[in-house]
Amino acid sequence: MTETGLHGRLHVLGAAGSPYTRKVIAALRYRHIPYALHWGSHRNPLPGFPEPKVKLLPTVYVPNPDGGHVAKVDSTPILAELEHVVADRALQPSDPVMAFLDHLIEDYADEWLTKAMFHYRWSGSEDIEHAGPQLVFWHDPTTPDEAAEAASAFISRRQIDRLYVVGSNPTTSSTIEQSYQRLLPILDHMIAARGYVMGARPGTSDFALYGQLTQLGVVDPTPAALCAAHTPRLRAWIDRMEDLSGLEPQGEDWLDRTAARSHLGPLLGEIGRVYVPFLIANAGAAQAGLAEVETEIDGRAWTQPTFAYQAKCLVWLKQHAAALSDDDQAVCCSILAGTGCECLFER
Ligand SMILES: N[C@@H](CCC(=O)N[C@@H](CS)C(=O)NCC(=O)O)C(=O)O
Repeated sequence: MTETGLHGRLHVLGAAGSPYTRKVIAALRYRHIPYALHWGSHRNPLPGFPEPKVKLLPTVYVPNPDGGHVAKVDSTPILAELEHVVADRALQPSDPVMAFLDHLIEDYADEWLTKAMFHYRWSGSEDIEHAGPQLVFWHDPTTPDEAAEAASAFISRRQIDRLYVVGSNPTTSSTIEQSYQRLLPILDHMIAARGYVMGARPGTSDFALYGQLTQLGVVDPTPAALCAAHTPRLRAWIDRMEDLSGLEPQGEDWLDRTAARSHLGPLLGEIGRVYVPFLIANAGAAQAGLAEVETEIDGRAWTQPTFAYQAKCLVWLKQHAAALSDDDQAVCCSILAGTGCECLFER
């Protein structure tokens, strides 16, 4: 076992265009956790490593004491488990109230903001034409031109056909776009005030937002132009987040619960405006065995296929809320009052 508490270096299979890959590797770098990154995908599995249960990117291969590896997917539990193994440079705030808010914001970034990422990338012709070749060359920059063109057309078609699955369709598109456009100045103001969402040091939520913004704010022409034009500070922050290995975080750098309402309020209001209503409608549809979620979000109709994983996200958030002490639950409720997120504490 090394001084990190791990039995050697992690191996990560990931792609530069995958927001969750970018979230995980930036978090590992910040945490000084040694890893070897393998750019690629499960089309070319890493020789000698086990297959994960679900072939998602990133896949993190965690060393065993016997010299083998366990293949793990899903950035949220991966980062949470590493939190217990490696104590230094934590991603979760030490105050349980702030840790809950960090989890809520992480979940919003992973599960809602990704709708904007997928929507912008695969719905407008300029963005589609840009993304197709990028996906091919992120996977293998030596792909010959002709093969790259064919692969780009194939991947683009497959991704466009998946748009509906993540909830992007003509009914939902303006809700998704307006939500992204409201988020940009909210984050810009938070960064101006304290440096990060979680205070003067980053939490898991900062890395989750960063992961989606590596694409929305930088790569895809339409949303990246909006970020550069309206929120240059946020645009610069995205680049800095990539490597925070030199930051020396202190305990007092965490956002204090007494400042949570004023610092996080607008972001929590955005989450309560769009994501929490979605989570509730989606979980209701899942429970009723319905294939489609039909609801209203932000005053407009919302429809998409029911998403089983996101029904679990609501369960996990509610379990986290219920596990807080009564006093901490009361503090959370007062921070969340009027944001639309307070219903996570309803029994
Ligand atoms: N909840 C997962 C989501 C991971 C995920 O959806 N990864 C995408 C790439 S960004 C993926 O592998 N999609 C399947 C595919 O592209 O075939 C996480 O947080 O890691």
